[in-house]
Amino acid sequence: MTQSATMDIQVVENVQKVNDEVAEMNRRDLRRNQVVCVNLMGSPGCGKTALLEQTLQALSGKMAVGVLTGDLTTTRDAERLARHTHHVAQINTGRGCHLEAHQVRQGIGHFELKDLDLLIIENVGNLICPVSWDLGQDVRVGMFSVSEGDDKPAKHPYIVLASDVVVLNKTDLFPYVPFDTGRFKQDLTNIRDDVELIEMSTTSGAGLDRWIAWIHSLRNTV
Ligand SMILES: Nc1nc2c(ncn2[C@@H]2O[C@H](COP(=O)(O)OP(=O)(O)OP(=O)(O)O)[C@@H](O)[C@H]2O)c(=O)[nH]1
Ligand SMILES: [Mg+2]
Repeated sequence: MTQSATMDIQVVENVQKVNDEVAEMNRRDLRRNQVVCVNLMGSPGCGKTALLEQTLQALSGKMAVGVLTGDLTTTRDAERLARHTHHVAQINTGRGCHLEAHQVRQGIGHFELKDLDLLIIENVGNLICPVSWDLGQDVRVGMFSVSEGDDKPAKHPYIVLASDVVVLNKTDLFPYVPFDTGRFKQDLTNIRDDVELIEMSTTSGAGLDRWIAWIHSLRNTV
């Protein structure tokens, strides 16, 4: 190995180490304030913001929910979510394909954590990069959608391995898009036989009750 390759590896390891330390600081602050934190990961357009919109509506008056939303550019997701909560902040990553713990730390600086019960972080739309970066969350959700095709878990096993729950969104599109549900589920089970799958459509509302029940069950985790 060349000296420069060794140095590159060292730099990457240092960046990860610093990230993990900041993630632990986030986790500690969130726990101290009894805020449950969800890191929502999935590909661009799978319906992460749509799910957050539905979640905020369903939990209105029941839980105080803060939302951090990550994108390369624009504040469009934050604008959509601001219709449902004033605890919302957008993080723009520039060319970054994932959120890092220091960005979340800056983001939560905008909130009074003691006023929140739940913080949901919408990661940058990407099935690969967000998996490797601890943000200080309690649980991670891996989101797929019917229009992406049934082969995505098999092609992206690491997001399945990293997630506490897998969501399959856009089930209202089953009649219009070729999608082999049996193959999708078999691939999930091949990767992890204890995987919990929630099928839903944020458009029709099907399956959202299971998702909301899962969110409520998290209150016992911190
Ligand atoms: N048919 C259908 N469309 C949906 C569903 N959920 C979301 N969409 C649509 O899918 C598109 C993308 O939804 P978003 O919520 O913006 O997806 P996202 O994952 O937040 O996208 P990025 O933030 O860009 O990664 C929008 O046009 C939504 O209306 C669903 O359950 N069924
Ligand atoms: Mg979004």
